[in-house]
Amino acid sequence: MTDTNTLRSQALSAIEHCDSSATLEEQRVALLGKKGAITEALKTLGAADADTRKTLGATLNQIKQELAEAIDSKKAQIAAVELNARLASEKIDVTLPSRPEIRGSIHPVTQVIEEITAIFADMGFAVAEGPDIEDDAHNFDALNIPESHPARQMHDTFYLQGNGDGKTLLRTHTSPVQIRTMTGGQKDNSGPPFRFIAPGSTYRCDSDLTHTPMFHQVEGFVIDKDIHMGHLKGCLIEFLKAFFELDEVPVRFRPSFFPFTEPSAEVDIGCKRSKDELKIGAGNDWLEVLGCGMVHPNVLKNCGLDPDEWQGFAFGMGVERLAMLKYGIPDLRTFFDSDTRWLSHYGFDALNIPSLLGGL
Ligand code: 2NL
Repeated sequence: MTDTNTLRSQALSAIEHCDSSATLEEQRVALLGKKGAITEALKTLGAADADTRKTLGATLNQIKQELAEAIDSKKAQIAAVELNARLASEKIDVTLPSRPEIRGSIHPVTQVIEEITAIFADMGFAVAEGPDIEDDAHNFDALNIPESHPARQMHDTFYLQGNGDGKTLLRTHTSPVQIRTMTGGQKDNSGPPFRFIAPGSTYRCDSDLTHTPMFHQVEGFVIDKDIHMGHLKGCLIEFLKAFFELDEVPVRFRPSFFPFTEPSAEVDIGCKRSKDELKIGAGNDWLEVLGCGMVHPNVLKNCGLDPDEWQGFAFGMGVERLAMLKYGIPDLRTFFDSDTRWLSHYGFDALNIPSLLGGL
């Protein structure tokens, strides 16, 4: 005869004393497994008389269910304790300083974009962004770049597999961002005046000592009433002084041509070249740093603006080129090698965010 009371209380106490999932599982097998105590007791019923079989059978089944429930609740309790122990052992103190020997750095491209943004933000420019994958309407047509223009040729532009009307491509400059902003493609801005810069990646099918297939540009534009070339010159001279951290800088606006501006100019700053050094801000040599002009009336019309009412200036600069000049980086192609020695040499401290107050 099985003493069910003793069996029940011993089993419940054994379950209660388990302190890990492993010992609890051992107990489960010892009680409810194929050769477990309860299973064995149930097996004795076959030899018992009908009355005993009925009452003892009912009691054993009740105990079996009670033990199964006790095991489940103990299991949940142990899981919670084990989880807390694991969380405690894997705790990371995110406030600890990083280890200097494995510290990452800010890439010069990121740093220079931040510097340029800080300077123009101080002059009241907002920052606009747009997609890297564009269509030829935004990248070329709206910018007064005709079908026959060399920039549209296969060897300069990365065209993507088409999906219906028009051509899909990787933007060759960030100007389509301005087009989208002017045509209301960006919800946060409904109409003129506009004062934006558009930093970002750009792509051209070109790769040699001085070209990489992906590079970065910052373009800027101002659209307002009565904007003239004087505003353009004042704005860019201020920018160059701030960027190169010079009180005075010789600047030359040299007539040039872009399809999207008229008149157009390239901007040179004075420098002195010697055998193995380039000094910016003095001397009798000139160095081209950016392109600019008054927004072409066709571009304004293409964006639904009346050129008799609204005028503007625009400019564009290559980020890698400015980074090389300012920080003395000799080779463009090293920018994208992901060489950790290069990155720790030319990279910037992540905590040193450029601002005009901090002197960039
Ligand atoms: C350069 C020259 C330039 C622009 C970019 C522009 C954009 C619009 C309308 C008119 Cl939406 N112009 N952008 C204008 C002049 C020059 O870039 O040398 N970039 C590296």
